[in-house]
Amino acid sequence: MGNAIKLASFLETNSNIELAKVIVSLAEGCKIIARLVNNAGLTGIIGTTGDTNVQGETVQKLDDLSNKILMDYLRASETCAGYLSEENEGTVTLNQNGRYIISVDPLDGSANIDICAPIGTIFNLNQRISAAGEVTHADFFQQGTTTKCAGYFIYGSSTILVLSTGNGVNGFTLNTEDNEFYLSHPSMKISENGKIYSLNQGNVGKFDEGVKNFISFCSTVDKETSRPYSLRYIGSMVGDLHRTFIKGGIFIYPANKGEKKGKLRLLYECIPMSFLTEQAGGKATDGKNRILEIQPTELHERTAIFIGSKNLVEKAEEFLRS
Ligand code: P6P
Repeated sequence: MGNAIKLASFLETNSNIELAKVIVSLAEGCKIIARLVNNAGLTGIIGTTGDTNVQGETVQKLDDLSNKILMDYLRASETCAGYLSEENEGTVTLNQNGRYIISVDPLDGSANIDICAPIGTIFNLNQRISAAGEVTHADFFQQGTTTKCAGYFIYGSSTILVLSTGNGVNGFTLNTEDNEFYLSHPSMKISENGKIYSLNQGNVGKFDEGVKNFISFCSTVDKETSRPYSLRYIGSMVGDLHRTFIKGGIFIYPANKGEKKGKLRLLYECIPMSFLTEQAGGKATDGKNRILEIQPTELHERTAIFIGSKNLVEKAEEFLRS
């Protein structure tokens, strides 16, 4: 790979040794997950375990396996103290003297495994508040503004880690020749404007008037303002947001008649994605309030989210106010 920058080298100058150990352990675990996802059709691990998780959602076999792999690798890091996951009801203490805690969605969008659509691992890292010993809920109930590192691994046509430690956003592609992550997307930026809107339009009958009016705005023919915008929706947050990072646009999962606080989880989906988005020059709110300033009060709480190109999020907020 010539002089391409490896993830470990990048972390030497962009994080401290304890944080780097957590990120490298996480990346090693996600390399295993990537291989399992790529071979899923051959190894009989497509399909469900027959259980439902704390969210009441059907657990895919790969959800369960990914969750176990990440707990094992992060325990081995010795610097990750605690673990919160979509797949676990409560928090798990991994290393009593560790300094960091992680909130993670081990395999976001896993229902898409059998259709080979992009899925991913989303994570948020904070420093623990408690001194040592068992982690507490307070360690995890920190506003997104205190995030030390956030990122996602997308398992798609290639496996890419998109990461921020607070100084911008960088992408690292997994080289299948030597199984190492190399810097491939330096200094990622989300364009201020965009021509793609992304939401589950099937729910339009359940949306508030403001959201319906924004959808009408996006789909109105107006050549001067390059409308109608394109509607793109994968049904996998990591896939929809990775496209938003690369091509601009807005991703929306609003509150609706069926989901009073929306569907997506604050701690391990919306905060990490919002941290990355702001670091890349974009914007992320619940339609009114900055996601990173929401005070978490429950481990698996949900929030509405409007996220992506700054000017599009602000246009959506205008419709929600009117
Ligand atoms: P819907 C996947 O289940 C997920 O949590 C996100 O990855 C995705 O954005 C959303 O739910 C899709 O939800 O209701 O449109 O199928």
